[in-house]
Amino acid sequence: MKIDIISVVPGLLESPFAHSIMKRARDKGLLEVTCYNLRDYTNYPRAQVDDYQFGGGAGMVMMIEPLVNAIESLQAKTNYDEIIYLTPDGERLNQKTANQLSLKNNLLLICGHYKGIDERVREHFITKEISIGDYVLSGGELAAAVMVDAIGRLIPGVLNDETSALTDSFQDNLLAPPVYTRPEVFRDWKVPDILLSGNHAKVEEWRQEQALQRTKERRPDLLD
Ligand code: 6GU
Repeated sequence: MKIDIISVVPGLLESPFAHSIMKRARDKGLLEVTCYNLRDYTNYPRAQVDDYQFGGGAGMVMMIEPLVNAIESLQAKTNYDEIIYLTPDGERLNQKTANQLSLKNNLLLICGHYKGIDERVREHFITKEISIGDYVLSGGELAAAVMVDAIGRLIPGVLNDETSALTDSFQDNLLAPPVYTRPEVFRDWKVPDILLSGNHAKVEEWRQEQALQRTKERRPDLLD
């Protein structure tokens, strides 16, 4: 999968994909992430990319020309399945959307800043608008990093144990059950006996129960 990202602060996106699972995905050639600096696509003096909003009011708006220059020059090289604008007023990202997006080949992400982007870009180019939660970030970059991570780890071959994404929280609308590792006893805190029983069917049944109980307690909304 190829993910291109347009940003005014591309430096913010250097580290998130340079470690751990995202790094492995890129090293294996399963995920290609490229960041483009919006300032490279403006013809305004001093690399200007934002301006005051018509109608007045506090806060700058990202201008249409640099964004359209950037989008169209990238579109000339790649046929995008989705052009996604990261914005707090977008559709809230969840596991279902991450699963769907992980099946795409080419994505273009646009990171907003200031008061957002000129509405005409949204009307004419953006195919999907995504928020990562009900709070406001300074820009779309961290949201883009979250989204790329959530999607990238679902690409077949990225995770070591290919079944492990299937047992993640949310995959079946349930939170994940508790997990334990060595030692069996720490102070007087024991690992549940069932997990040491070697009875795989019983273990599975216990995990299922725990997942359901945990979901009822913490996120009953997932069960509706
Ligand atoms: Cl995608 N962008 C910004 N700026 N803030 C957010 C967000 C996105 N999602 C939640 N808050």
